This record gives sequence, structure tokens and C-alpha cells, in this order.
Amino acid sequence: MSIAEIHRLGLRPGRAGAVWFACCPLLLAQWFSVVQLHAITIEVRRMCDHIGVCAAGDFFSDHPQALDTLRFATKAFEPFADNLLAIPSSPGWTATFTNPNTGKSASLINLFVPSDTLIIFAGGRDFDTDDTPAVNQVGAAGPGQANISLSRGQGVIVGSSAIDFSTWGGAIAFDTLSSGSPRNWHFDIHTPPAPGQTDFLTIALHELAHVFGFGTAPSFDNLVSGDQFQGANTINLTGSTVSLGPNEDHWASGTTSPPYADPPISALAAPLVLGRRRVLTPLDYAALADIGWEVPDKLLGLHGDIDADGDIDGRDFLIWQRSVGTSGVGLLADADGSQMVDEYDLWLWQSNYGRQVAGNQPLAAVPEPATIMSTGMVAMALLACRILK
Ligand SMILES: [Ca+2]
Ligand SMILES: [Ca+2]
Ligand SMILES: [Ca+2]
Ligand SMILES: [Ca+2]
Ligand SMILES: [Zn+2]
Repeated sequence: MSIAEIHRLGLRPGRAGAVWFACCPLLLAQWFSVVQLHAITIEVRRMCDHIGVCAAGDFFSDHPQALDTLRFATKAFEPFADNLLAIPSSPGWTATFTNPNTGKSASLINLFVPSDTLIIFAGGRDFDTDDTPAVNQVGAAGPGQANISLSRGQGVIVGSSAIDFSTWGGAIAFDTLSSGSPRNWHFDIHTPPAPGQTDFLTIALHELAHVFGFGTAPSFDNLVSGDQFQGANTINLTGSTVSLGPNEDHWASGTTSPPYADPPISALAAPLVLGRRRVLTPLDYAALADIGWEVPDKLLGLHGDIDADGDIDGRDFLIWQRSVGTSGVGLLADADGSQMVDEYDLWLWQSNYGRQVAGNQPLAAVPEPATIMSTGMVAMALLACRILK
């Protein structure tokens, strides 16, 4: 089994894998039976590893949890079913990107990029040194550039007729200092940030969306008219065009997503607020579909509603519990359409627990509160098995 396949399963060699095996031995047989899946792989490389110096003062060295949380965030994009051609190392090409540790341009000769894979270089720096006066920026990212066509089989991706998007990958950077002191990052994926903390998962999801072309791709720009985004999937979800903020590269401040009764604010509605978690909503996925990504239908509706009855409750969890570890097409408990039932589906369920679709009429036979509580406790126990320390 290749490292790429291990990464898709959210398992990594070494201690984290050993924790999983100890908790869940029955999953092993299913784990090894995983075959060809139609999804993409995102390979995260620490910039400090790339240059060979990971030491104190480097963002990812100073924050050992950051890499696991960033890799978790990439799972929000890995269900995309695009077929991306490999970029061989032979043609003599140059990849360029913004070095996340310095803000300066960096280049690589003949980077090999496997099929259906994006490579993202990750690092950190103090953005206050980039901007005068300081604007309290917490992250930055963008797709990589190249001196060759990067369409990777996705058709027209540049210019005024671009209707799709592709890239070899890109770079993502996180802020190290806030007014000269270490920024108070929150890395845990299962708990919200405390007041004043910067939620790493929120920023990672936001910045990764920029790598995937939100606000950065020609196919995004081609769907902007005035300050309105007018992609077909977006209009289908919201019933109208959606307002963008200044520079037309984020949603307008406070933009929420259907179809929830209590609609959440998107992680792509700048500015992001300290002490809050924002994740990708159906609206964000609709825009990513509009700019050319093959987004599973499940991500365009209520997230975590495994039995598709309009709410996220204990019943959804019980279905997940019965099929965790399985893979294939059309699995009910595969909440994100990744063709695997895994801990990311559980996280989608957990982080949307209690929500329901707008106008939903609760069914008569709702679980008793005690049942819900015990279900939640089971979920937490399973999560404890899987949290990668
Ligand atoms: Ca800073
Ligand atoms: Ca595409
Ligand atoms: Ca449900
Ligand atoms: Ca899944
Ligand atoms: Zn942004």
C-alpha cells in the first residue's frame, strides 16, 4: 500500500497507525481491501523539510499539532473526483510559488506530480513584516504557477474562456506572531477555539480554498459580474447570485449558506473572527463546483445528514457506526462522498450535530434524549481512538 493510499485513509505510519490498530482491529481487513478510488490526493510538504532545516522558530517545528490538523483540513477537498494528469519530471519545467516561510518567490525544476495529486508547501511567517501598517493577517495561500500548461486534462483553465481549474499545487502560510508575541493558535479539530484564539482549522480551510481557485482562478473571475458571483451551482443552492466582498475574492462579510434552518457563516466570508470556527459550507462547495471541481453531491447539501431525512441526529451516527471502514460508491454513511466511510464523515456529523434543514418537520419518532446522549458518548469514545496525537 502506497503512502498516498495511507494518507487518503487518514492513517499515517508509526504511532498514529498503531493507535488505530489497537482501537479498531476489526477494520484491518477492510482497510487492506481498498481499491481504486475516484478522489484526489493532497500531499502536504513542510517548507522546512524541503529546505532541510526544521528547528525552533519554524512554524511547524514550534507547533507539532499543526501538520496533522492541516492534513485533516485537506480532507475537505480530497473527495473531488477530477482526473488530473500526472506532471512528469522529464519535460524540463519550472514550478514557482510564494515561499511560505519568507514571502519571497521560490522555484522548483522538474517537480514530479503524480496523477490526481496536488502538492502543497506549508510554512509560516509573521505577516506584519509584509504589510505596513500591519493588517493582522493570519494566513495566505494560492495556487502554484508554472512555465508550462497546467490544465492536467481539465480543459481551458486560463483566460476569459476558462471554465475549469487545475494546478500542480501551491503554497500555504500561517502567521507566527501577533504584535510581537507568539500567535495563540488553536489546533484541536474537535473543540472550538477559546476567545482570542486563532482557529487553525478555519484558516487552513479558508486558505486551501484559495489554492483550489476560490478568488484566485480565472474560472472564478469569469463568474463574477460587478460584486456578484453567478455560478450555476451557487444560484441553484441559494436561488440568486451571491454578493462578494472588496476585491471580489471572498464572500461578503457574514455570508451564510443554505439549506440550514440556522445557516452557518462561511469560512470564505472575510474577515474571519478570532475565537470562532468557520468551516466549508454547501455554498463554498457550490462555488468550487462552479469553477470546475467535481464536487460530490453530498457536499452541496446538509453536511452530516447521513440518512438524508433533513436533520443531523443519533440515527445518522448509528448508520456511520455500522459501516465505518467500508469503501465504495454510494455508501449511505459516506457523508462527504469520498467513497470511504471514515473519521472525516464522523467529524462532519459531529460538527453539524443538532442542525436541520430549513423548514424541516421533525419526524414523530425522534430518539429519546438519553439515547442521544449515549450515542454522543460512543462517538466521543471512537474519536478518542482516532485523534492523532
Ligand atoms: Ca503577525
Ligand atoms: Ca475540473
Ligand atoms: Ca439525518
Ligand atoms: Ca467519506
Ligand atoms: Zn482569503
